[in-house]
Amino acid sequence: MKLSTFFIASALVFSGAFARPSRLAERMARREAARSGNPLQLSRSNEELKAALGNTTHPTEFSTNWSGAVIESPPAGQTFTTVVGTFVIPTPSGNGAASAWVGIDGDTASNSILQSGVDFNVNNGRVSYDSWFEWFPNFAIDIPSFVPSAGNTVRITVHSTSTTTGTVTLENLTTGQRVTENVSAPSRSAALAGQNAEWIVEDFEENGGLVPLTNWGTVTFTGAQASTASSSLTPAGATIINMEQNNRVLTSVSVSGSTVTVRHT
Ligand SMILES: *[C@@H]1O[C@H](CO)[C@@H](O)[C@H](O)[C@H]1NC(C)=O
Ligand SMILES: *[C@@H]1O[C@H](CO)[C@@H](O)[C@H](O)[C@H]1NC(C)=O
Ligand SMILES: *[C@@H]1O[C@H](CO)[C@@H](O)[C@H](O)[C@H]1NC(C)=O
Ligand SMILES: CC(=O)N[C@H]1CO[C@H](CO)[C@@H](O)[C@@H]1O
Repeated sequence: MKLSTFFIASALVFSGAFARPSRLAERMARREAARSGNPLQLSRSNEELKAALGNTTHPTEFSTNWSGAVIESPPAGQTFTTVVGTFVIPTPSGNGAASAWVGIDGDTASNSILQSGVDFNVNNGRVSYDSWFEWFPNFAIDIPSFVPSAGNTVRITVHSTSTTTGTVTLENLTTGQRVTENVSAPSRSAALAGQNAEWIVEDFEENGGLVPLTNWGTVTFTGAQASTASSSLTPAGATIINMEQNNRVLTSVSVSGSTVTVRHT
């Protein structure tokens, strides 16, 4: 993994917890992208690509750091308490990293995110994976007992048991291995609002900068579902987010029923 010296040092300091800096960037950049996407600065081909990508029945946004789908609000008077998604671990190509995760909040509800996912890393051509959970704005914490391999089918569930407590569950559907971690909000101000549910592939931040992005090919979240105490929603109708960096759209996201397909173009 990149910046290993820093992380080895951190791991020692944090008694074995393998922590990385928080993912503040993702949310800020998302806002920035939503606000400032200026088509006049884009190349013509990119304009066309954006037009084509935006031509769905879904509202589409562009983000520096996120790609995927977000349900931006639950049914009136309810809050999201569970988000689940299943995907096959891809074989990424090109040095860098990316992370696929499911989460509650972090979009319009910007004070917190309860999230869990898998990083795909390529270092000098060597591919590795690690899984983690995070209650933003805390650091992400690695789950060393759950190390996926390419081709594994992994189901991830984040669940809030209150606005400041929850669980994340990672399941290896190939073997039935199941890991559940208890998670708490780092502070009262990071209480969940339960307003957003998301399925994302992210260019995450490490040591204050975005990691170089690897090409993950395609991550397809299946069985994507967001639940409140009394109802269950699929991402059908969710807002689609495509990643755009340096005026280049890097992803093609589509949603159909309970499937969110996030393709690195
Ligand atoms: C996108 O939608 C607009 C307006 O409905 C239409 O004029 C245009 O041809 C569509 N573009 C593509 C690439 O489908
Ligand atoms: C899932 O099971 C497969 C087959 O036993 C194993 O190779 C892989 O490492 C497991 N993945 C995780 C995430 O535990
Ligand atoms: C999580 O909390 C439950 C209920 O308090 C407890 O039974 C379980 O052992 C905890 N799990 C872990 C991994 O700490
Ligand atoms: C590539 C890129 O624009 N990354 C941005 C992600 O978000 C952070 C915080 O807004 C920015 O500092 C990065 O430049």
